[in-house]
Amino acid sequence: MTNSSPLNPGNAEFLETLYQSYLDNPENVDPAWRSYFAELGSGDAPAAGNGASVVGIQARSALAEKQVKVLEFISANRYRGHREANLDPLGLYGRPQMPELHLEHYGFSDEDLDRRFNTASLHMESEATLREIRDMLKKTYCATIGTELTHITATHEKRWIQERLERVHGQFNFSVEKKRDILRWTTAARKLEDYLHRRYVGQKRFSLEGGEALIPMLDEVIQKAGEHHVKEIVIGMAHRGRLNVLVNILGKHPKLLFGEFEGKIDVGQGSGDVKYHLGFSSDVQSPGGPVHLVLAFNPSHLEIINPVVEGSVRARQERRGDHARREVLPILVHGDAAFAGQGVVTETLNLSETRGYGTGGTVHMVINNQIGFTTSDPRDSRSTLYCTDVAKLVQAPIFHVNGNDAEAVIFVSQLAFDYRMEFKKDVVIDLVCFRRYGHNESDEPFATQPMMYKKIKDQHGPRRIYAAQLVAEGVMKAGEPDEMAEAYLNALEGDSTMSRPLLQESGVDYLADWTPYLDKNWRAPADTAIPVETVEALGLKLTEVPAHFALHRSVKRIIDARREMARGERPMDWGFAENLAYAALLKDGYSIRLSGQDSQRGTFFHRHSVIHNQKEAGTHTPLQHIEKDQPRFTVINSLLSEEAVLGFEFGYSTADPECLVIWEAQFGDFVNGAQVVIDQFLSSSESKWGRFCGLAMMLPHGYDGQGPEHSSARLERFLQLCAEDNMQVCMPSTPAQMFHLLRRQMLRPYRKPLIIMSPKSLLRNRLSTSSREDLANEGFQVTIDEIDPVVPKEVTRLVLCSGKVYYDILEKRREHELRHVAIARVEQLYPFPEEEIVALLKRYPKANDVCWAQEEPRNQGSWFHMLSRRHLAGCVQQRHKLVYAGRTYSASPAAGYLNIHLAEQRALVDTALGLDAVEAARQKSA
Ligand SMILES: Cc1ncc(C[n+]2csc(CCOP(=O)(O)OP(=O)(O)O)c2C)c(N)n1
Repeated sequence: MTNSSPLNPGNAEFLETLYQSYLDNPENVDPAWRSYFAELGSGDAPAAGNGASVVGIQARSALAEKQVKVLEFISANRYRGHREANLDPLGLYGRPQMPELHLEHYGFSDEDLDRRFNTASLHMESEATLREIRDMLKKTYCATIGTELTHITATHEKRWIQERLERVHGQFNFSVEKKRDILRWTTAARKLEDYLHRRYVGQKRFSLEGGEALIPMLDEVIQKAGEHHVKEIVIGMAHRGRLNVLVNILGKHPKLLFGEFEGKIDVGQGSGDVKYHLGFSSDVQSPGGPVHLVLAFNPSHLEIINPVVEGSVRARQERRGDHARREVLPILVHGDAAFAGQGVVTETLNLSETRGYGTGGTVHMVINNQIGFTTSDPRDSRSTLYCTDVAKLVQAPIFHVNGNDAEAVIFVSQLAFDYRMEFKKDVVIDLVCFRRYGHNESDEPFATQPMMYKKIKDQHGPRRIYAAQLVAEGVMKAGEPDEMAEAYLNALEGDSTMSRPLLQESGVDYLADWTPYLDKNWRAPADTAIPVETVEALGLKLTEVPAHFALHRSVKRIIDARREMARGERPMDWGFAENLAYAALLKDGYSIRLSGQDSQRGTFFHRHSVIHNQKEAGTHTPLQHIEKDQPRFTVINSLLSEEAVLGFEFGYSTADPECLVIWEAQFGDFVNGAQVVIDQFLSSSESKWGRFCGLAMMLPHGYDGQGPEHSSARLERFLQLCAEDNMQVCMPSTPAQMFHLLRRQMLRPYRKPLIIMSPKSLLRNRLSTSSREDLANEGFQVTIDEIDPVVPKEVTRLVLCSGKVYYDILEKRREHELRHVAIARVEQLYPFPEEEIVALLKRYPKANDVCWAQEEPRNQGSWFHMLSRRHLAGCVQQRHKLVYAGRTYSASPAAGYLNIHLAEQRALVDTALGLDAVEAARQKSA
């Protein structure tokens, strides 16, 4: 071998990188190397003329070949060592034998063990014996930590992780103080469960036993985060171990928890929630200063908290201007079955590196107790090897760790946290453990898992194992671990703080102050109007385009038209009014975040809040240039998800009351993909948890003949969820109404979700326009009375309706010149504007026929809502006859055939105006 040969041992690092690249994908390397590596793998001699001249392969010696085999052995252990690692405390499924992880597979014999090889690519002495290389690899990759990196394409990330692992090679060398600390937190985790088990026999608590290592793991990440000047941590987790986290990590007073077990809960307002869903926040001390900890309130629906936590974190980062995403950290704790099974996990992972939703990486911790309720066989619970495989989608490193090895758990926690801070990406810790009891404490696990539970019976858990280890190492005297446990229990009974020291006064800046927004009265006044001069000035601002910016022809037409609207030379359309509402809110000091699929342009080519240069790459967002130092305006084209994106926006809005957060469905029909977020958070979070949120949703709704899935935002579902003024459901019918509605949402000292049935065809309806004066006078009108000069006393029929159908009825009434019919609009369906409706009914003393007209089928839309005595049915008097005009009962929201749609639409308009009765009478007399 010549010195210039690539097979020279001095080039081993180069070779190894090349070889790794080849193993990742043979296409990555030059064809000459590809065939060379392929032949090495097959054990055949390289064929002549395979490009060897290029790489000097002829010089290959037996030693060089062995060196390459060593590299292959190293690589196999680095990337597949986890398959043989000792991860499962129960040893349920045995450890597969992987030949490529053993030297024999590469033709090495015992004689080779003392031969020295170059180890430049390993983080150890530059030369070592094969025995040393093997032992180091086994301790690093096949012991109680299993590392999965093969799916990561960034070589520098893999190397960074490998270096951290190999430098330590399973010898963690924690100080005596650190070891005692690890035992302290493992003891806290275990002893709390023991105590609750004894004191509250058979009560549900979703014990953490078997997975106690979660507590030292969380503590480690939190303390390290504090050291790195992380200021806030938002934790999302389900039922398992939640009470333990509340007491031992967040410092909830034991007495409060015990009170909850004993049913002594201060209900306060609302209907409350079970104890293992409750959230909490506190400020704990860390070596780097105070850290604000938040445990998010959580519904039973597994994993749905994930996007909510991410949204909350993003809002907090933006509030404090944390562009590097180093000051606020999300931690998500999962169950193994839920992580593998729930689609929202994938959706949330998919948010993690997008521009609009990234939070700089989440630390995921999976409490992998190898069972979900009664389903434990992996053949039933997933189609993947590990429950964590889904995280490979974002190339997150995955560290599997044996939950009985407390030190390995701590090491992996440090590594995962450091990775997140270094690369700003998601990382996963899979805590392989077991579940001491049944799904909850009154559930009998032996009935369905006899084999697993026989093994669990013999398990003592990580605390006892680690205590024995520390005594054996001489770190503690015999009896000392018991004293530690005793001290914990005494403090627990004495209602001491069981977590790290809590700070009474928060030392953390930038926390949102909700006190100005707690008004419960939806009628709280809001001056949403702006002077005509401001309409003009802001409107013109919106039409400014940078010099040399080439606009698309159609966009230019829209911008030109907006200029005329600003000057009052043309009626105002919806696109203009909506953008103007944002501009005016920005001027008032509120930031804005609008997201949804295609929200920048707008699905219906109407918004154009971001415009594109047609000549060279570049965009312009007029709303980011309203004035100097204005608040943030963010408009995002979201990924194609409803559930995670809406969850994220909910989370965002709960963390920033000064930001108008809007989620827009592409068509309202798709909102039901996010139904869990609507049911579990939007409609009920205030009642369950006292959590407020001012999120607005725009759901394009209206019957335009576009078929069953492009017509209905399922208004009826939202109305069914309405009670106790929990949210607002509105259907504005003019641009000015939209303007005032959006402004009202921020200007009132009131934060409740706002559901807007937003326009589609109305966007271009020549009847649905507004003037500058409409923005300058008045505000949002919850009802709009007749606009034509009908004489109230002559009116015998009052039609009430909302949204687009109003214009259909209006046009036909005008066409038929019906003087006895008045048409009024109900723009706010909930909270129901009872006073205004009663006043309307009074204005038409002879209008005994009160018709509720809607486009939706009778079993959908708002008809049933109107029939409730709390709504229209409660406002009418004896003289009134309440009649229905709309589509008949239907299983599907809308007809697919256009001719059916048109016939239905014609018929319902006729019914609303009473023309059907006239026609029937005419036919009868004929
Ligand atoms: C979306 C949803 N589906 C079903 C349930 C009912 N459920 C509650 S816990 C559980 C098992 C969860 O298993 P795993 O994620 O492994 O967590 P573990 O309870 O084992 O800690 C199930 C199915 C639920 N809460 N949420």
